[in-house]
Formats: sequence, structure tokens, C-alpha cells
Amino acid sequence: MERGRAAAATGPAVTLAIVLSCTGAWAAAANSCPEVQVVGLEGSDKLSILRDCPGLPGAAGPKGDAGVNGERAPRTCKELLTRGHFLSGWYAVYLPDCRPLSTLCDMDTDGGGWTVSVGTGDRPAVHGGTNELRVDLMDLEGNRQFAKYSSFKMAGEAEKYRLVLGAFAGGSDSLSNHNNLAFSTKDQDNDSVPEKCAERHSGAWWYYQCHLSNLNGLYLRGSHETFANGINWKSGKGYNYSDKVSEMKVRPV
Ligand SMILES: [Ca+2]
Repeated sequence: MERGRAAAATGPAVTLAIVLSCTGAWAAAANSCPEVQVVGLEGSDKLSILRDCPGLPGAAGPKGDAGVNGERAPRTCKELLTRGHFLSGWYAVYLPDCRPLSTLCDMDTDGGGWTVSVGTGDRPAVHGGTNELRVDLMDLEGNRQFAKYSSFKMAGEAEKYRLVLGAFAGGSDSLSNHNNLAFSTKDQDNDSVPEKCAERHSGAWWYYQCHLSNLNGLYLRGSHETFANGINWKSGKGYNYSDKVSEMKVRPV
């Protein structure tokens, strides 16, 4: 997936999908309603009104595709894979409130079932439980590198989306040194130097002073003379080479 990008300025979009049933919400709301009130109309009692309740459901919509008997909506790419979806691409996965979320699934790499982060400043949508992390990089010639970590999550807003990274588990590591650091953006300077790493390096990342990796850096298409402001991975092609493709992807363990 090729991404033309501008400098990352947005905060991280974190979606925490917790294991919840996708049924029962309507029933709970209905049970809390007051009783049906029958109100007379000009001496007649034919008009029934539901007071202080949600309106009645509308007419049924068109019939959807048949579901799989006894299975709830898929919440992760890994669940889709186990249900026989072997092709990489965009799928609907479902949030705890049953809303569908269009999600890019990598069903090919390293066993498949990876939920891929897309978009500047976004980090992977993390589902409840432990998720492993994989970073895949590709240069302009199609050479690939990767890094894998036993677990990944981002702390909440109160902790400035601190990186909580598990053990390095293979490939080429340029992220472990960023563990436990807060996320910095152009507008949120949470690094450990007086200047703003996010501005200096044109990205949004878990900077300290400032980085060994910068996957939200500028899309500079290969070698660049400017220092460390591209899509850089220090242990890969270094501070003066911007990879063509960078993907962060998570998979439930
Ligand atoms: Ca600073």
C-alpha cells in the first residue's frame, strides 16, 4: 500500500474494541420504558401513545446477506481469516456497539490475520486482549524489512498515548527504544528535548531525543539529504532513506 503523505499533525485515532455481545442493547432500552398509556381522544379510547419511550421501529430494510449460523459479527482480521477469508483487502469488522468499521486486513504476511493501520497519524486499531505488532517496510526497489513485537498497545489519552511495547521478536528493531514514551504531534510536544521533535522530523511519533524510527515522516521516495524527516527506520535504511511502504499491523495473540 503506497501512501502519499503530508506531515502528520493529527492525534492518534485509537479504537478499543472490547469483547461484547452485539445483541441485547435494544431489549435493555425497551425494558426501561414506562407502561403504554391509553389516552382518550374526543371520548374515544382508540389512540394509544407510548409516553417517554423511543419511537417504534420503522419498517424492515432490505434483506442482508445470510449470516453464518451461531457466529457473531467478526471483530478482527484474525477472526475473518479463521472463517475462511484468505484474501488481503478491505473488510468490515465490527465495533462493540455493532457499527461496522472498514478495515484493511493483511491475510498474506506471516500467517495473515493482521489488522493494518492506514492513514497519517493513525496507529492500529487495537482490540481487547493482547495483540502482537508487526512493522513491514519496503524500499523503492521492493526490498522488504520487518520487525515484530510480542505485544503492543497505546495507553490512553491521560497518559498521552504512551507506547506499551512487548519484547522484540524478530526482524530489525528500531522501536524498542521508544517503549514507554508519550506520543508527540506538531501540536503536542511530549518528547524529552527542548525543541519539538515532531516539527523537526515532520512526523508524529513516540519521540524522545528524537527517534530511531519515524513512520509518520514525510514520503520522500528513497534517499534524501534532509536529516531523519522521512519514513525512516534507523536499523533498516537509516536516517536518509524514506521507505516507499510502511505498515504497522496488529493481530490478537
Ligand atoms: Ca520538546
